[in-house]
Amino acid sequence: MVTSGEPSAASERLAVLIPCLNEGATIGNVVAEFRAALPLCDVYVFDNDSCDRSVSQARDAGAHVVQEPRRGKGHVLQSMFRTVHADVYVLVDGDGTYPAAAVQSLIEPILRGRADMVIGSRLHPAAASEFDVLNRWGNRLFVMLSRLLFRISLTDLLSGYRAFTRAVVQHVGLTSEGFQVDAEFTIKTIQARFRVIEVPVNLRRRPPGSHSKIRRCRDGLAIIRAMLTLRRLAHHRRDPE
Ligand SMILES: Nc1nc2c(ncn2[C@@H]2O[C@H](COP(=O)(O)OP(=O)(O)O)[C@@H](O)[C@H]2O)c(=O)[nH]1
Ligand SMILES: [Mg+2]
Repeated sequence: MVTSGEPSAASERLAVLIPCLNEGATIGNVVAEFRAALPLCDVYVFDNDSCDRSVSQARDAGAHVVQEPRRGKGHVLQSMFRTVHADVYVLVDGDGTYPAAAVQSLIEPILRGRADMVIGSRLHPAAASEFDVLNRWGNRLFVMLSRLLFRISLTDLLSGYRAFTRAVVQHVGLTSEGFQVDAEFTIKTIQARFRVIEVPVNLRRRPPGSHSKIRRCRDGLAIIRAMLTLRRLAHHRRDPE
C-alpha cells in the first residue's frame, strides 16, 4: 500500500511499464536507464509483434517482455493494468524521448502520499521540450479543450510519462484502443477525484531512424471524439433522464 510518510521505494513494489512497437533503436537503452534509476523496479515491455530487434533488445537489457495480440496503445495499457501487480507504476514510452533521470521527481510525491498520479508535463512552464511546432500546438489545443469541457487545469493532457498508484489502476477502467487512451486516462483519473499533479519533464527528439506511431489527423480526431464521449457520459451521470 502507498501511504503517507517518508519516501520508501524499498518497501513498495515498483513497476515500469513500456508500450513498444518497433522501438529497436532505443528500447534497450530505455530499459537499462530505468533499471539503473530504480534498481528495485521490474520493467515490463508490452510489445505488439514488433518486426525489428525490440524484443531481443528489451530482454537483453533485463525487461520482462509481454506480447499483446491487439494493436494500439490503448489495448496495451488495458493489458498492462490487468496483468502487472505493483504498488507504484511508472508508464513511459520506449522511444527514449522521456528522461529516466526525472523518474524520482515523478514517484516521490506518490511515495510521500501527496499525489495519486504525477504527470511528467512536457509543456510545463519550467520544461524545455524539443517539440516540433505542430505537436506543440496540437498538445496545447487538447489542453485547452480539456479546460473547456472538464475544467481541468493541467499543462499536458497526453504525456506518455507518468507515475500512479495501484488504487488508480484498480479504479480507472480504460476502454480506448489507440492513442486517445492518454486523454482518457488523465480525464477519468481526475473525474474519480484522485489527486493529479504535474512535474516538468524535458522531452527530447527521437533519434534518427526512429519514428513516431502517431498519425496526426486520425489520432487527433480519435482524441477529440473520446473527449466528447467522456463529456457526454459525465453529463448523463449528473442529469440522468
Ligand atoms: N505495444 C504497442 N506499443 C505502441 C503501439 N503504438 C504505439 N506504441 C508505443 O507507445 C509509445 C508512444 O508512441 P509514440 O509513437 O512514441 O507516440 P508519440 O510519443 O506521441 O510520438 C511508444 O513507446 C510506442 O512504441 C501499439 O500499437 N502497440
Ligand atoms: Mg513517444
